[in-house]
Amino acid sequence: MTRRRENLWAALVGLLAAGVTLAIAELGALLLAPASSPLLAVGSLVIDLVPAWVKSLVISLFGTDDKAVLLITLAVLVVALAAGIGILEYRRPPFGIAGLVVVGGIATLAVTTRAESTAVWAVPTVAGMVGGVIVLRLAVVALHRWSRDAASAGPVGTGTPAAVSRRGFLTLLVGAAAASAVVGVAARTMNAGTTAVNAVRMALKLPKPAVAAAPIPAGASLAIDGLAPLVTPNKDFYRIDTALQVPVIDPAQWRLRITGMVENEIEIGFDELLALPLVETYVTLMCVSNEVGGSLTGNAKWLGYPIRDLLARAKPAKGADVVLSTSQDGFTATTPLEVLQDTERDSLLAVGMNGEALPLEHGYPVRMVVPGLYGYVSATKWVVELKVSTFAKESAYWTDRGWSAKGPVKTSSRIDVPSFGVSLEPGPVAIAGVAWAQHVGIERVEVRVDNDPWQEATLAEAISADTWRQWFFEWVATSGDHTLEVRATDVTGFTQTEERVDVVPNGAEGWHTIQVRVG
Ligand SMILES: Nc1nc2c(c(=O)[nH]1)N[C@H]1C(S)=C(S)[C@@H](COP(=O)(O)O)O[C@H]1N2
Ligand SMILES: [Mo]
Repeated sequence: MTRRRENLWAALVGLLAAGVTLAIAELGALLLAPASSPLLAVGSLVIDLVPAWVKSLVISLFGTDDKAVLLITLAVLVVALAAGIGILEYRRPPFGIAGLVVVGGIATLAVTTRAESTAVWAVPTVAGMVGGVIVLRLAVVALHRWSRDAASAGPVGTGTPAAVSRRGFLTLLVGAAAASAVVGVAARTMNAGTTAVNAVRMALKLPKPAVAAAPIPAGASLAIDGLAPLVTPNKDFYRIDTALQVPVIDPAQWRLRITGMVENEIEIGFDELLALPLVETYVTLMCVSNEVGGSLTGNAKWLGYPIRDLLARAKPAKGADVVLSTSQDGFTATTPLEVLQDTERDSLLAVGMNGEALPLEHGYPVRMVVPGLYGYVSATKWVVELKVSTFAKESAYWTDRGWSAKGPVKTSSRIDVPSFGVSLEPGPVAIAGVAWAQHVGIERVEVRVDNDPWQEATLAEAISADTWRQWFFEWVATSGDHTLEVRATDVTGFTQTEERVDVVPNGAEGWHTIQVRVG
């Protein structure tokens, strides 16, 4: 093989390594965070770094094609770099690998210095780089073998060492190229969709509510370290769903249909929904899979349109007793019709969460929120259809899998402080947590230390019966090991019982109990 032919193949190997790097990175970005794509980040970094005069020159020369020019320039640069890296690794190992690591390192920096980025955003680029280095090394070794076998004199034919090693090299090259092209293009396309919808979401201005939530009472939030904040920030809000890939819905395309046993079938778009008088309310959402002491719950301020008002327009027929809601990705839930029609309960088609549009993973653009019911029978995210029907006829995603058809939230309580593993000193110690009985209201919380009598905790003010309530108890701790327990009583007079009940089929029961060591 001539030196030029070898260089050409080595350059191709470099391109392949770059392709593999980008494909893995795009796939990682798709799974972790779309904006962590190195292509996107490096492109944006270049736009930020290019001096203003170059920018205006490019714009005056190419007009609105300026982005295309940037992308083509970047592509040419990447191809040249990649080819160089391939040849370097072939001629002067390990300088090719070093080159790839330097370029990957710069891309990682570009990704992690983007606004909003977190440390995990580095993962797709670094994983891509590792994949690229492996393929680069393997392919260079295969190319050397082919070149060596071709040089050693011998018979010509299909079974010769030269032919075998040539086939090995080409198989590796073509196989890896095809795989990374398929994975890379698919992942990039899906990422681009998410990025576009994210941009629409960021630009969305939610309307002011017709009925605003009352201000949170001053005494509702206890300033105790380690206690769950009264309102859960969106980024910390628990997420439970069956979606491997978060559905990405362009609100301009979103429609909600109300169908089934109704006099008038209704269809409504996102802008129409936003134009209706919206209600704002605090509701604590709860997952039925939350274990005693668990964290699958969160409290947020929701903005949305009362579902009962839409149902009133559709006019459900006599005999109907359920609403089967369906999400864009096929999840379903059955909610009692009377709960959704209850004029005393703010069941919402929510568009806002804590003052911003719903995050994509919490149901953007529209989800249901129903105070007092577990999420699996009420809180359908990415909702697209409400079918009025009967419990006799319909079943839903989780009810098909052994969970109860009805899922009212069970009165319960949790100890947040002292948190697990914290060392305590003898003397006054705050025991604190949250208690909830959504749509019913908490009446009393009691704490028990070891097997002493139950003692009443101090309740913080309530936002409303639809939200959890913070509580605390000042305990004078003595040296040694202790057991702390909590139980809540709701407004109906019901007190939590001790016996542990599993989450299946309709929610956990039992007192949250923790062990602490003092001194
Ligand atoms: N489309 C869809 N909506 C869904 C689910 C789902 O799997 N798919 N899970 C439900 C369950 S079980 C719960 S507890 C809540 C959780 O809502 P969150 O992820 O916003 O906290 O969403 C509900 N809505
Ligand atoms: Mo859930």
